[in-house]
Amino acid sequence: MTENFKSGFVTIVGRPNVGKSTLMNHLIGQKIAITSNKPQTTRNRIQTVLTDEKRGQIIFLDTPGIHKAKNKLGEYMVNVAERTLNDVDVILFLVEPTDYIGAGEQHIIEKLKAVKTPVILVINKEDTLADKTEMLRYIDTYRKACDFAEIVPASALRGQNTDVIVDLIFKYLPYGPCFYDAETITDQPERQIVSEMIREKALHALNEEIPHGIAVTIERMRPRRDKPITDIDATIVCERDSHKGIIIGKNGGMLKKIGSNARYEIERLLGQKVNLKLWVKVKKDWRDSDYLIKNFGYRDED
Ligand SMILES: Nc1nc2c(ncn2[C@@H]2O[C@H](COP(=O)(O)OP(=O)(O)OP(=O)(O)O)[C@@H](O)[C@H]2O)c(=O)[nH]1
Ligand SMILES: [Mg+2]
Repeated sequence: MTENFKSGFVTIVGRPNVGKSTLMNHLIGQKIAITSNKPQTTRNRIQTVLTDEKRGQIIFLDTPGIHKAKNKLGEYMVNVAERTLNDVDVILFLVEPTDYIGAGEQHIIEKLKAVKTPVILVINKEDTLADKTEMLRYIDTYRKACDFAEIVPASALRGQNTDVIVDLIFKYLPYGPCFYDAETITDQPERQIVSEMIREKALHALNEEIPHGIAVTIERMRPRRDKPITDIDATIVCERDSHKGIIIGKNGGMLKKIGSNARYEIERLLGQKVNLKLWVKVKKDWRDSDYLIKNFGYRDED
């Protein structure tokens, strides 16, 4: 009964680290976007598709966290996120469970007030509250701050209340045919998912300011003809010579750890053995070079 189908685009926005990518992965039931406990993990818009045989299709846009940009890469990221607000049918705005609305949230709220699109506020990380009744206070604080279409407490990590989020999205989506076939999960090319998986393992293994200055490029990705093995050569780009030393680690230990963690996940993604070779290269202050950030894949798609 396709005439009852709904379909449309839903952007997921919020400050860095609030759980946007975790939520999107959970909703589509597959890990497409990388996640970490470091802010500014997501750098590009990542589109995924949820097809519900009875109700229709939701196309999610996971976006970089909206923050005060300190370099050109940051400006690009914020621009990617804010631009989606005008192009979608529903906005999911994720926040941390607090009753203090900070300058960062307030900035996003002002942007949301300027668009007509319905906004569903998700107060995420509900599982971190010792006293669940505190949530009522947070809901009240946010209710006063903006005219949200809906407010839902949830835990993206534990999958609490995430089915309610999907129900509410369908409530606001327009009627219409599906944009993609039911098998489509994402528009991300495999090569890009692979480079993101390597970046994620680097983010998890490294500390301080180093993770923010990392980019990963795939030099070669080729399945062998005679064996079910894919050979991948990739380069981790960092900003300083001292960072390069840390990424390689004592006797190459750090790079080995990043490589074997990444290989494990890439093998699961590709469904076959992977021979992964990693290199480390320094490109001084690449995050402030228009040329280099484009070169590393941070460019406008449209
Ligand atoms: N306890 C708890 N942790 C969560 C929840 N959702 C996400 N996290 C954690 O929060 C951290 C950030 O999650 P991400 O999904 O990478 O956050 P993001 O909003 O996509 O971050 P950026 O891409 O940097 O903007 C990770 O360590 C997640 O495991 C949740 O519901 N509960
Ligand atoms: Mg993210």
